[in-house]
Amino acid sequence: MTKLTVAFLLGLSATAWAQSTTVKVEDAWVRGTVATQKATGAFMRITPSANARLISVSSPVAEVVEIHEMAMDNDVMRMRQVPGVDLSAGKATELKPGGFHVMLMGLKAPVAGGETVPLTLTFEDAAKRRFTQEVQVPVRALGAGAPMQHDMKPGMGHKH
Ligand SMILES: [Cu+2]
Repeated sequence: MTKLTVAFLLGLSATAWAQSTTVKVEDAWVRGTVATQKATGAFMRITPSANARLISVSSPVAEVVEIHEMAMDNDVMRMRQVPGVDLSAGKATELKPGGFHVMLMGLKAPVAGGETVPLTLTFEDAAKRRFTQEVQVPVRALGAGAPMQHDMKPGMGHKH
């Protein structure tokens, strides 16, 4: 092998390494809904191999998917849309009831316990390169887990 070939191979592997931010998604779940409910939340734990940002989510089961944050505002829990969630290398970020969550809105049909909802997560790495990851997310029956109100009431911070 010539020196040139070795340099070429090293260059290739360095490039491949730089582009391969991987993201581990664990314990993902979607809250099951009842027939009249048009929105629900998806939750998960995300750990990236390098600093990254979750910038959008899509799913075939919902017309609109947003990233929301729940926070106290004048003693009232409110949800608001956020442009993304920053993720630190090797550190788990929780999307959970009461904090960041994925909001599925305009559900085409109710989602029931035992079903699986496909989500496509779009991330941006530190160099602003976008990459996506598909996850198959199990639905937990309504009532499972911590309670979280996702009904769209006036004044709850949902304006669409
Ligand atoms: Cu929400």
